[in-house]
Amino acid sequence: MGRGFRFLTAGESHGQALVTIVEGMVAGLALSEEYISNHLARRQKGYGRGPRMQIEADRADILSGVRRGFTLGSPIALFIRNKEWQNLSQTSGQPWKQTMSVHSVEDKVEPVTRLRPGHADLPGVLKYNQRDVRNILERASARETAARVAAGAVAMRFLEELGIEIHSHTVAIGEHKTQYGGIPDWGQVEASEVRCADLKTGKAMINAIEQAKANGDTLGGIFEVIAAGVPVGLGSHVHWERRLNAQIAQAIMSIHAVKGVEIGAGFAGAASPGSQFHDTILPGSEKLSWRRTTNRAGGIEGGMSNGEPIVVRAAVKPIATLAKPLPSVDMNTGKVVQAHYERSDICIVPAAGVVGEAMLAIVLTNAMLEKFGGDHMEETMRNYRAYMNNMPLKHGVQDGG
Ligand code: EPS
Repeated sequence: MGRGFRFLTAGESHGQALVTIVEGMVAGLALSEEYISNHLARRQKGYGRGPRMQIEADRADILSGVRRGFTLGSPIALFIRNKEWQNLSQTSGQPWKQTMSVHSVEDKVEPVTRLRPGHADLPGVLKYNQRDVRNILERASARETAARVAAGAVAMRFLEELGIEIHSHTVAIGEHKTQYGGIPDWGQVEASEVRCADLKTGKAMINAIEQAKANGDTLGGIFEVIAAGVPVGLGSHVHWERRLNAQIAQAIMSIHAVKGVEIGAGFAGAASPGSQFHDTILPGSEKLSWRRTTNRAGGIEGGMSNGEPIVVRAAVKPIATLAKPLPSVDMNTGKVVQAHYERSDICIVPAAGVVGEAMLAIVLTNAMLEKFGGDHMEETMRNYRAYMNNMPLKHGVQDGG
């Protein structure tokens, strides 16, 4: 089996904690709990989150794989406590510790039986033969994305050393869409409550979220993730599963509530004739043998990175838990009921963008380690520089790191 950079998560939304094991990182990478926790805090922000985010203050404890500020090359175990576990459920009034107890307890726990359309509830209870939807919804919850962001932060730290930067922003919430204009001002994005650099549209997005809340409704939207400084030649054209765009699409599509993924001009590009779609290759300067003035390919051609920024967009469906629930069926009685309502978010598009950064960072780290290998950061950097310096057509990012 190949080495690969990979991660596993464990944890239920109202259980004791989330756990992540990150495997395959090289030794010698500077990594701190603060760095990971900063990314976790970014995921918790965003206008439209529910009351749960006021309760949690996500922090990752590093349990292994790091010593005196540097990775060891051994598995990195991360531990994020669910503060909510100590509390009483706002719906049932019972302590979560009891509802989620791993022991066989005597006290009766009221099962969830009113299936929520759009959630994992219906296929989950049938597939896993469950009488209580909670046995499905706890793990299906997007709380799990905190564990992904922790793993993604390890990847992001590695990529930074190699001159790769990843950012995300909100392109649309509901019907309010920014005019696509290349790379936004990331400072403005981070300052915006909806992670939108365009102030006017950002305000309209906030109003739309307020309106949805007043109506007992929810809103989806579109986020975009951009990776700059990616060297030419990650991924490959030779096999389907080695194509970088395919790996990215799987990673982004795996994020809760994502229903569509596009790279570069994506779906809109399908309407253009080829002559207006493809990014012309123009003669470059002494340092660069070529240049591109457009990036409709979104940084990937033939399943390989082409040196331009990688641009990925995702369509996020509106949250399925509605304060004004849709009609549904009680799985015990078969009777028509209102779907179960449990405290939830109104809009998670800004947070989903931060999760998108993490997933893209994980895919790119795996691709970088596949290409450049190494067991220590210095070895990886040496291999990376040798590749960039010996490329027949030189590109401007070879000094990265
Ligand atoms: C979620 C429901 C809400 C969200 C949760 C995802 O949790 P609760 O049921 O505790 O109010 O806050 O997201 C998080 C906890 C998180 O960290 O993102 C759901 O049903 O998916």
